[in-house]
Amino acid sequence: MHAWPASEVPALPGKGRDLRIHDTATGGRVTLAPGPVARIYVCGITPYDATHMGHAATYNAFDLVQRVWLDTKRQVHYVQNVTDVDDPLLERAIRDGIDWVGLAERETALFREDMTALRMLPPQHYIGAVEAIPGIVPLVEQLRDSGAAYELEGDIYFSVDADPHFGQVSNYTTELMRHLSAERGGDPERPGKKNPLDPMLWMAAREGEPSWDGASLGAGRPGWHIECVAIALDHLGMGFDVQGGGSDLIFPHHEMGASHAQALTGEFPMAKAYVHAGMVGLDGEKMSKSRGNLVFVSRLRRDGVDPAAIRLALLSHHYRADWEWTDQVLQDAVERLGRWRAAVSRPDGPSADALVEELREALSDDLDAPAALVAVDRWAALQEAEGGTDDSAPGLVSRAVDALLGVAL
Ligand code: 5CA
Ligand code: ZN
Repeated sequence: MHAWPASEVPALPGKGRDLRIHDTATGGRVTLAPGPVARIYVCGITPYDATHMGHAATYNAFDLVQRVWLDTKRQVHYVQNVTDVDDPLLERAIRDGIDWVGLAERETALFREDMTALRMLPPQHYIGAVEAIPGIVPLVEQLRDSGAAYELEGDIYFSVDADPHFGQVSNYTTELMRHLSAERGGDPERPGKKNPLDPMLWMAAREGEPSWDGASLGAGRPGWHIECVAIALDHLGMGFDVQGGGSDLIFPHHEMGASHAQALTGEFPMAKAYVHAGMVGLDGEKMSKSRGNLVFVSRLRRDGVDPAAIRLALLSHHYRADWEWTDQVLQDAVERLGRWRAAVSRPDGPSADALVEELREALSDDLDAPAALVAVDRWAALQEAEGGTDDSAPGLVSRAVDALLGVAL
């Protein structure tokens, strides 16, 4: 699949800082020291509805990861998937009486537009589940042939007990895992499974549902977790730097994915850090397509909201926090954007050298975007109150805000 166009990232004077980031698996901060090419996999959308503020907030977090790395003069190898065949997509297509392929294409196209408008850097490899199927089939066969997977009435299940490290991404109790498995696409109650938590790797063709040739697996379609693992291993290999997504993906998705990869390769860990963004809510509930309590990026854009203001609204919350979208959050961002634009539109101002370092320090410290915004606020307030004589400062602030925060002033 094609991704979306990249906005340019200005180079800044001085030296970027290595990223220290919270890792779900160890429960603490890790300092990532990638080689010249940093590797990141971020779970993409299931394209049955438009991009809402929760999705946008999660992609914003991982866009910041890239920007911190780019500032250290590293290249970034970024891979993202599109879950363009899965139960919720098929259910929505049936509900609306439309073709599931067309639905996925339409919503993926809108997602690309939203990401472009928000200045999110595109992945180098943007891969759909359907196009990944030829790579998924041999992995499922390998797991089955090595005893890490088994057949149940034509479906193939992964045996979580095949990975000695199973449980080490989420560190959740078995009870919580069981509860979340039932809630998030698993089937812990199905009789005949070796372990109730075992997730499906390959679902045998069902009447009236799309299916693909699965060689020795028979016709069917892939499970959700193996989709991301196949794409990540194909394009990044084991031991990549960051596996990213929202906190609702910790279990089962990222736990199972890590176990699939570890059982396939015998290597540990799949990723050096498992990084999770908090959930954005509306009216006291997690914003979700299934609940329907959504604020869409595209809707705000149609209403004439500047995408830079949407981005500032996302940046005003720490990525790990759960927070609520409100009109006030957006209003504050619109006002902040106005103040910043006024401040950089003057021909000179107070020196911005210290500001650049403050931005670097804030972002390299577990992506503390709110602290970065406060630092820019301080410079803008000084500009407004006293001005300054440094004629390179306004340009430097614009470039730093663009390069590190993805906001075009
Ligand atoms: N296709 C799968 C991942 S392989 C999926 O979860 N798709 S999704 O469309 O449901 O979500 C896309 C991304 O947005 C995921 O990282 C998910 O964790 C994140 N996300 C979903 N809802 C919210 C929310 N309310 N707040 C923050 N992030 C969210
Ligand atoms: Zn995924």
